[in-house]
Amino acid sequence: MTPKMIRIDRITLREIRLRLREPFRISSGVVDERRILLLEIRDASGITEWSECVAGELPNYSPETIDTAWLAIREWLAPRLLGKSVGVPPDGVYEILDRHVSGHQMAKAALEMGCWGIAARLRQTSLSATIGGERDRVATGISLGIQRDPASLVQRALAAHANGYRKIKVKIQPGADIEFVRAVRDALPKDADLMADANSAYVLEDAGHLAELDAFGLIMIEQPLHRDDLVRHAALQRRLRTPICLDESITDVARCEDMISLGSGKVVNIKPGRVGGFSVARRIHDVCMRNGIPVWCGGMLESGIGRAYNVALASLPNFVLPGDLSPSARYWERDIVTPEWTMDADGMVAVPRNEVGIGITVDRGRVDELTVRREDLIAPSQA
Ligand code: OSB
Ligand code: MG
Repeated sequence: MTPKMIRIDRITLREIRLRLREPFRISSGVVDERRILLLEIRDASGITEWSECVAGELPNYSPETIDTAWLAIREWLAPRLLGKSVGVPPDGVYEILDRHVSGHQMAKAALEMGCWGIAARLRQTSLSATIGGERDRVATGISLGIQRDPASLVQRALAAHANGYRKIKVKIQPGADIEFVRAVRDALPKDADLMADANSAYVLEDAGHLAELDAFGLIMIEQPLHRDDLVRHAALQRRLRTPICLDESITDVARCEDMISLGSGKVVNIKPGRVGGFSVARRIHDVCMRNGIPVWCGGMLESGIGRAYNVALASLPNFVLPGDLSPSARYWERDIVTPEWTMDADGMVAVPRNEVGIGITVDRGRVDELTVRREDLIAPSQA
């Protein structure tokens, strides 16, 4: 019988350092070594599950960082869960965390998703099945950082295409855009799906310049303008043939509804970590599905733990475009999970639907070696 409640009695926060195989540059910054916040959550029944907070090192992609997330979890969010009972499935956890705490979506998501991981274990089923996923494999794309010249980007794009990736995304910024995309477009086969991600590097006055990208048949351009610029994105979309996809802007269900009613974009990148976890991610997924908006699962250079949650999410039905769900070896010399995430020659990643829980085993010894900071948060009755 499935226990009806989760009661969390301990949350262990850890910071690990994990060096990327090569630095990853986007318009707003570069990272070569990830500082990753991992959570290990223990239920009173004795089971534990890991989750990952996607907050970065610097507040460039969003206002959150690993340090603000650590603070928010310790001070305001974890105390709301520790020692309390929440239902299975843990659909109400987001509301518990969100009440009178604005922002800190990545911090909330790490806790909320961890509860879904625990729920899957209690139900003795996979994370994918627990959230209503259907696919047993998901299509994968690659996100290529900004390179020093078009030739270096072309070389990486060709290698990615040869490896089987189903979508190639190139990061752009003013000064590294039209010529870079043109070079990749010319080098790739005509039918290869190509897109660009600006991470908010442009303003509406750049519309004429961005319209030059229309010549390349991109499947979309991701987040050209500032996160708060839904109205300007709508004006830009009216001037572009290329569909706009929003990432940073879609922080909750209402923003997604606004995007649709304003016409600010035609595609949504859903990152569960950005929107406060699975329950909001699923609601955004459902709103998009009802409105004929295709979605795909973005990535935040997660370790194999965060990837497990993203892959489970991408198994929902309206994830019809390849996600940024690259295999472990694209990011790391060695991941922190067993088995590592792999991709087949058709660019597909298997969803571990036959495993209980998140579907991979965390290499605890390796996590210990990589840990630079640790804090145990304990339910009051146990403290
Ligand atoms: O905009 O999608 C983004 C990485 C860090 C911050 C923002 C973004 C990204 C990526 C990486 O594109 C995608 C991946 O994890 O492979
Ligand atoms: Mg993006």
